[in-house]
Amino acid sequence: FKVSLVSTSPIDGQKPGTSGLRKKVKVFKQPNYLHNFVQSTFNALTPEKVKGATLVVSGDGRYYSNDAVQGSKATGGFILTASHNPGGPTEDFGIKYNMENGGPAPESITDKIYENTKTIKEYPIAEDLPIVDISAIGVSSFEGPEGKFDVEVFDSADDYVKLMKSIFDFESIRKLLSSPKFSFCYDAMHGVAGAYAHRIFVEELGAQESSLLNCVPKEDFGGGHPDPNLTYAKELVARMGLGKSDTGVEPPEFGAAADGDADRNMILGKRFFVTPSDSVAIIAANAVGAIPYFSTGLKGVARSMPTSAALDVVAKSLNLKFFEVPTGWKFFGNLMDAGMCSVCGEESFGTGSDHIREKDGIWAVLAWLSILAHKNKETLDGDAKLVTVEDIVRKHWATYGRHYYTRYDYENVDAGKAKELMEHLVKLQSSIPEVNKMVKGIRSDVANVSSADEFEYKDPVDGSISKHQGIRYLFEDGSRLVFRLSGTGSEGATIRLYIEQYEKDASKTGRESHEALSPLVDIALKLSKMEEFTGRSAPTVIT
Ligand code: VG1
Ligand code: CO
Repeated sequence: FKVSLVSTSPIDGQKPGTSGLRKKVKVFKQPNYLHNFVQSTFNALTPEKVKGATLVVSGDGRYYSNDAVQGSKATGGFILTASHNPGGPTEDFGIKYNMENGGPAPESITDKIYENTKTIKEYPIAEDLPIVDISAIGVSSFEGPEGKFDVEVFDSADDYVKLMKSIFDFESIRKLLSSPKFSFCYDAMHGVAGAYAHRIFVEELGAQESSLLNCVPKEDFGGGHPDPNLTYAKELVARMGLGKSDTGVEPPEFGAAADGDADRNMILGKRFFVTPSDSVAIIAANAVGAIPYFSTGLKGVARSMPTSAALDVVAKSLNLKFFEVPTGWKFFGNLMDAGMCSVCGEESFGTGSDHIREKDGIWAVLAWLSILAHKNKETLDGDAKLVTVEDIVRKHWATYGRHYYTRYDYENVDAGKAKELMEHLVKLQSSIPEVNKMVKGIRSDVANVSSADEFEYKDPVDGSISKHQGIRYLFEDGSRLVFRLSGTGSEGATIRLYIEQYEKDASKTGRESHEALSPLVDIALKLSKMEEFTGRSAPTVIT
C-alpha cells in the first residue's frame, strides 16, 4: 500500500484528562478527530520510539473500538477506553496512550500531546489498507513503503492468566471457592472483565458459571453505567443483600464488580460494603502472609491524596515507605519503576500492585480471595465458622482505627459555576480563623481546621511538580474535606467532595458511616456554598 499525507487543522478540546481523552462518540466521529490526536501523540514521542516500533492497541470493547483500531499504528500502546463512562452511539468513547513501562503517559507527555493538537497540520495515512479482522487470532503481513510489517491479533487473557498464576496461590483460592461454607459472585457490568472472569474464576478456580453476573462484554455495556459502586452496580448490590428490599435469598459470602475496562473493583461481603480506601489498607496489612508475590515484603505503599488515611496507619505500624500522590494512576508508575512501591490504591475503586502499571480489578479480587483463603486455612475443613469479609474489616478497624469516609459527586454541573465554587474555596483558605468561625457557627461539635491548602506534589523520582491537585481543609483531629474537579468527564464539570473522619477508639468504630460523617458533610456543603453555586440540593452519586 501507499502512504499519503493528509492535511488537517487543529481541533479544540483535545486535552487528555486524568486518564486519556474522553468525549462523546459523535465528537470522535468528526473528520480527522482521532487521526489528529493519534498523530499528535506520535509527534510527542522521540522518532526512535515511533519508527519501526511495536505498538499495542487494545481497549474495553466499547462501541467505536473496532473502527478506531483500524485507523491506528509506536513503542507503547493505545487503549481505546472511556473506562467507567457509559458506552454506545450516543455515549462516550476514549483513547489514552501508555508508555513502554505499560503505565499511562506522564503529564510531561500528555501536555506535549495537547500542545501538538493545537498546531497539527498534517498526518500520514496508509491508503487501501485491508481491514484486519480483530475478532480472529492470527498474524497478517503487510508491505508498506518502508518494508514489511505484521499485525498480530492476540488474546491478552492468556498472558494475564499466566501472570496471575505467578502472583497468587491458585490452589488455596480454588479450595476456598469449592468449600460449601463459601460462596462467590462477580459482576463485570458487561465490560471487558467478563472475558477474564470466565477464564480465571470459572475455568481456573472452579467457580460456578452462575456466580458470574453480566459477564458477556457488550459495546454499550447493556445500556448501563459500567462503574462498580453502590449506585450503579445495582444487581450485585441486591444479590449481596445490600439493596433496599430483602430478596429472601441468602446472599453470597463474597461479591465483587469491575468497571468497563476492568481496572476498577468493588469488594463486598454478605450485606457488607468495603470502602476502597479500607480495601487497599487491608490488602497492604495482610499481603505478606497471604500472597506469594509479596512473601519477601512490601517495598512501600502509596495512595492518591483524596483516598482516606487508612493506608497511612498501616504503613506507619508496619514501618513501610509511604507516598501520597495526586489523583490518577500515572503518578504511581514512577514509584513502582524505581522499586519504591508495591501496593497502591485510590478511593475511586482502584487498587493494584507493581505487577503492572495500572490499577487492576481482577488482581484486587484475587488479593481479597487470597486473604480470605489464608484466614480460613483452619476453618474450611472442620466445624469452625468461616472468617468473613466483614470479620476481616471489623478486626482491621479494631487494630488500626477506622476512617469513616464518603464521596459526594455532583455530575455535569455548569463548568463556570464549578470553577467559581473552587475559587471561593481557595479564597476562604487565606484566613483559617475566619474559616473556624464559620465552622463553629455551623456545628459546634467538630474539631478546628488546622490548615488548608491546594495539594501540590513533587515526584520523588523525577522531581516534576504537579500543582492545583485538589483543595484541602485539614482538621485538628485528622478529619479532612477535599474538593476536586473531575478530569474524566465528557460534558460540563463534575465536582467531587471527599469527606473523612478518623476514629481511633475501638468502641466507636462500629457506627453507621453516614451518621458519623453528618457533621462534616454539613460543614462541607455550607462552607462551599454547594447549593448556591450548583443549584443542586443533593449529589448525583454518593460512594
Ligand atoms: C477518576 C478517579 C481517579 C481515577 C480516574 C481514572 O478521575 O477519581 O481516582 O484514577 O477516574 O479511573 P477524576 O479526575 O474523574 O476524579 V478509570 O477507571 O476511568 O481509568
Ligand atoms: Co477504568
